[in-house]
Amino acid sequence: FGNGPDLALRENFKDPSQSFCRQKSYEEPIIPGADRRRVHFTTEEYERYDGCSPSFIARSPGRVNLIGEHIDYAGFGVLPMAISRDVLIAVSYEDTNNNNGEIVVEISNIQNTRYPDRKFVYQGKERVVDIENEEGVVEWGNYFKCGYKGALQYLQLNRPKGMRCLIDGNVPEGGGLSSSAAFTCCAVLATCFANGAQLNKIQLTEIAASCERFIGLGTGNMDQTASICSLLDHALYIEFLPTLTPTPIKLPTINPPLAFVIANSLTKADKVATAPTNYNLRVVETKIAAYYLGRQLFDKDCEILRNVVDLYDSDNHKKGVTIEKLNALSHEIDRLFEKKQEGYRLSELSILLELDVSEIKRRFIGQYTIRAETFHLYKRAKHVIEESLRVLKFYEACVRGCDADDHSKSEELFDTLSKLMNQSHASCRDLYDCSCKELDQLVEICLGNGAKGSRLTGAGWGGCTVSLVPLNMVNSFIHNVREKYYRPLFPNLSKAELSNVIFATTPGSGAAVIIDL
Ligand code: NG1
Ligand code: MG
Repeated sequence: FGNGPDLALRENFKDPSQSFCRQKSYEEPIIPGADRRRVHFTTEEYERYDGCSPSFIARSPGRVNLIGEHIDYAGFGVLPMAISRDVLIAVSYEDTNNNNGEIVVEISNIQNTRYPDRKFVYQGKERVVDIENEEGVVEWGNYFKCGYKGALQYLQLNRPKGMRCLIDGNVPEGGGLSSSAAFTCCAVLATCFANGAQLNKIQLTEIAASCERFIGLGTGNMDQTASICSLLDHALYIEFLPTLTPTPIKLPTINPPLAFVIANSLTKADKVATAPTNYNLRVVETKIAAYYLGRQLFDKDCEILRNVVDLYDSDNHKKGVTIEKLNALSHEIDRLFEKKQEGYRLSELSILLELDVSEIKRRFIGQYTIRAETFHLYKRAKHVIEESLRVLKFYEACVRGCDADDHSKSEELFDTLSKLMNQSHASCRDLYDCSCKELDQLVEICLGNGAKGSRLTGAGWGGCTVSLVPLNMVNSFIHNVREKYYRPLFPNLSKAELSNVIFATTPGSGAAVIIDL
């Protein structure tokens, strides 16, 4: 499982721990990056829950995005890494599990007071299971159902297994660390494995990437790719087009070594509930901008901004996304939108695009619920293109930094990476309007207390920041941020909670199945 012939990450699977793991003892870490005490605890809890041992545990981690925010759904490369926090699903499976011969799935959560037990019946190859989304309500079971449905629609089995699952997750919810993708990816993996499917990591990612749309988000595929394909001790540079290509990259070893510290603003970003004014609206705005730019510059229809960049290919340019093309497009964006900050009303859009309002709705909004007075084409497109530039520069700096054999350039490299992260935050705040006052304040505090670079990570509107801090300053950094952000704003946090809201992290490994429990 995980070593299919066309495995795109083939080279990286020389390390056997990267194929879904089989390891016998608790003396060794079960999977590099997995917390074996939690694996052990979840196994014991499962025994209490079901009276027998689980057949296996599926694991999929959260991620932190180092740079490249809100550009995955526009088709541009991003640079996240998996973190050690994850979702574990302990599973046992059988042919049927009730007397009527129905195929039943039962899911229970270790935190079952917050997430009550759910049970559902398999509804056949096409429907699999119905998922009801009530606007503004987040139903935890739906994340599992998404993964389950995506996996079974892909596998098209005549008779899938019934499953009993116990779930334990420790990725902060709504924190921009992709708790939702960790959960759906883990559900895909658990369902595929229980049903004996032989898939590689790219296939699993493709299934998982198609899943969150069942809960009504127009999401990109960064999180699922990071959660499934990450490699221990590496960040992951992910390109989505022309095909999904995750490339593990070493972070440069410099002196003093660099560390990434995650700090939760403790403002929760409820992406599903706020999608009509936030996430999905941004997806729509970038699509409208792509359409307009494609028509103006090349007289062609473009769906996403990446399509516009690809049209430069016929123009004597090198293939793919290059710094040169992004710079050129960035200038065109200034020119064509006249740096218009205030956005366009639907009636203005209709004139600009030469399309009826009904056609605009049909083409760009489609199935999404959107609530907006104005559509900000200039700001959103400008952010996407400039952020994509920053990803390329960050990636190149890391590669250069790993190649360099003297450390004399360390400081310069640290500065380059930090500056790109700081610019990314400013752009999220000012152009993409996806920050919030707590995140801005936290970033300020981080920068004032030892971080060289700091930015929101994930969708934004709340959730976490990620800061680049010299390793020898991590302890004092964490101490100071506790004193200046958490203590005054959240005086009631317990000691345990305080250690949970801010922590240093290193690149963890991607999804795996643990079978020898
Ligand atoms: P979060 O909300 O942090 O999980 C979301 C999207 C990503 C990406 C980022 C913004 C999902 C599962 N993930 O991440 O694809 O668009 O926002 O860069 O919706
Ligand atoms: Mg999410």
